[in-house]
Amino acid sequence: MLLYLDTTRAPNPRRVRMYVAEKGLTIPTKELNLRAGEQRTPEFLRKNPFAGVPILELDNGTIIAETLAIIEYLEELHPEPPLIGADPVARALVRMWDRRCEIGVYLAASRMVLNKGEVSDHARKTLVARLALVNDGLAGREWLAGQFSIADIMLFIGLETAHHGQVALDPAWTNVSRWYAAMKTRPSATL
Ligand SMILES: N[C@@H](CCC(=O)N[C@@H](CS)C(=O)NCC(=O)O)C(=O)O
Repeated sequence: MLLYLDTTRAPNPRRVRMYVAEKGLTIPTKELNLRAGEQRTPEFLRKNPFAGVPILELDNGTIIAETLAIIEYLEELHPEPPLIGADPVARALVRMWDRRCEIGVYLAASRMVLNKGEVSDHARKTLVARLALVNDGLAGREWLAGQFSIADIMLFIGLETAHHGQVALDPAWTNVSRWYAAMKTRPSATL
């Protein structure tokens, strides 16, 4: 198995890096320089015509693209420790928060950073409104879905992207601030 990542900690490869570290897995990796366009060489496009990382190449040549598909595949191979919940309800809650954080935090933050003017402003408003809801969701809970999970990784990546857009944590979001401080102490957060 060979995991293709990037050299500069772009958000999606970083999600997989953090997941692999949290699981304690060792997977051979190859890093592409995205700025130099290594994701668009004919050789890489044969592996992933969508020209993005991460991808996971299995020993029989099967290519798995899409961050969540890679994570779900690895989770099936290595169920312990569970990072997508240990029973049906826990899995549903992890996936619920993962989607909320991907769409409402990460994608809103990306849209804000990658655009200007009205589009960026609108995305910033969505991001701030969603973070207020995430703050409410974290009340009385250490992690988004109870136990630490891929939803926490998603929220962390979303917040790191928001920080690139100069959106700082509102001091009123005490739960998110407490959660973020705890997240920063995890070794995976440095990857
Ligand atoms: N939906 C894909 C997105 C993958 C993606 O866009 N990766 C970015 C890095 S965060 C990339 O490789 N960009 C290179 C490019 O678009 O040229 C996933 O979830 O894995």
